[in-house]
This record gives sequence, C-alpha cells and structure tokens, in this order.
Amino acid sequence: MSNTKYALWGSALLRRMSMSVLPKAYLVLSVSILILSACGGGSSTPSNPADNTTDTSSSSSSSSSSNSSNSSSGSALSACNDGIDNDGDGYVDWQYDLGCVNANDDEISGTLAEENGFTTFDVGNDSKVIYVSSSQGNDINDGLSPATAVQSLSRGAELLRDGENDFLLLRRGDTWRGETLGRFISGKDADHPVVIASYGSQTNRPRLEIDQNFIDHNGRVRNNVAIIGLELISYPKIPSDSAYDGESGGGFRYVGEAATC
Ligand SMILES: [Ca+2]
Ligand SMILES: [Ca+2]
Repeated sequence: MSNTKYALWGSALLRRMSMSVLPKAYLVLSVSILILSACGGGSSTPSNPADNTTDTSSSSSSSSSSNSSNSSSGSALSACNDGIDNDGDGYVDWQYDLGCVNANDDEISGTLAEENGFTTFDVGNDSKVIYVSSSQGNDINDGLSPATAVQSLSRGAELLRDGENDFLLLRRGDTWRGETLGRFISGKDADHPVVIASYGSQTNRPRLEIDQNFIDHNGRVRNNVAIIGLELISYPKIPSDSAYDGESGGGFRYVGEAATC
C-alpha cells in the first residue's frame, strides 16, 4: 500500500519536475503530508495528528507512531484527551482539534519542532469549517458540523470560499471512490492556507480512491493549500482492484509561482 502511495506521488512529481523550482502550492503540500519536502518536516510523511495515535495504514516513517500507543484510553490525561475544549476554539481533543498532534498533546498548534515534526493548524476566527462524510453525510446538509456533514467531496468544496483560511474535514474511516476536487481553490496566505484534513474518532485515514487527478488546477492559479493525513489510492493501479488496468490513474497536478522557504 505504501508503495502505491509513493508511486502515486512520484507520478505526480515526475510530470512537474521539469520546473527548476517547486511550485508554491506543492511546497505547502509537502510540508503537510508529503515525503519529498524541501522545507519543514524533513523526509517524513507527517500524518494527521490524530492518526499518529494509532494509525497503522500510513506510509513510511511517519509514524514514529510510537507515541501512539497512548490512545485515548491511555493513562495520562492531557489537553488533547480530556474531553474539554482547553483552548476555547470550539473543538475538543484529538478527534476534532487540529492543534493536537496526538492524544498527549495540547490543543494549541505549534511549530514543527514543537509538534514532533507534524503540521498542525488552529482554526481561525474567520475560518469556515466544512465536514464531509461518505457514510453519514447528506449533500442537502450545511456541512457546518459533524452531525450535518455533507456526503460528496465536490459539495464540500463548493461550500468553501476561495482565498480564505477554510477547512475541509473528511471523516476518518470513510472512503470516497472516483471523486475529485477538480481545480479546487486557494488559501489566504502561507500561514492561513485552505486545509484539507480529517476528523472523528476513527483511526483510519479518510481513503480517497481516485482514477484521475484528485486536484488538477488545470491552468488556474492556486496557492496555499495544505493537505494532511489522507490516504490516496490510484485504484486502476492496484492489481487486486476490479478496475485495475495498470495504466490509468491520477494524483495531483499543480503548477504555481516559485516560493522560497
Ligand atoms: Ca481537550
Ligand atoms: Ca480546542
């Protein structure tokens, strides 16, 4: 599985590596979840903060997940595992507060060094947070809470605002097949990106089974996009998949302005 993910990212990269510099959007992505980071968290594959508690599906090195075994039932009570909204942002513990690296963290987002190499985010006062669940959502909902999640990724993306510090949160344990985000949108700035991450008490990452590019900017300018802790599978390249053809599939396609970091 992890090989698949590497191949997926590799193919996305190869299509773009003729550039002498990496696109800004890509760099943001790489800090968040990718392997080949030029800045930030080194060569690891940071996973979703919550996943770091127990997830075993992540590729590679991410999970020095040995701080893992401290699951929510662990003995040490922490700000990310006490059932309290300690930082007052409206989000409680590792299941929902993106400032938590794991169940033993605090709820406030810190630097990579402070967060054990993982990228965390605090939801801004002016952020809009949209929840998406393939198993429990409905596209007639407003998406503004886990209880009123929308179902499709495209509907979730429609509810976000371009150029803002908004969040698209996918329910962990859910799977979407054949869905994409199309050209998607940009965030506000490097410190306030649009974020695609996850939520909920499940420990498996949201699984995205794709057969074309999950995001394809397709000629539009896109910047400041952060993607954390998703499992992306290019299913036509999975031999055990009924739609296997070994050739088609997808990844990400971004071309952006050069950035330094
Ligand atoms: Ca808490
Ligand atoms: Ca909180």
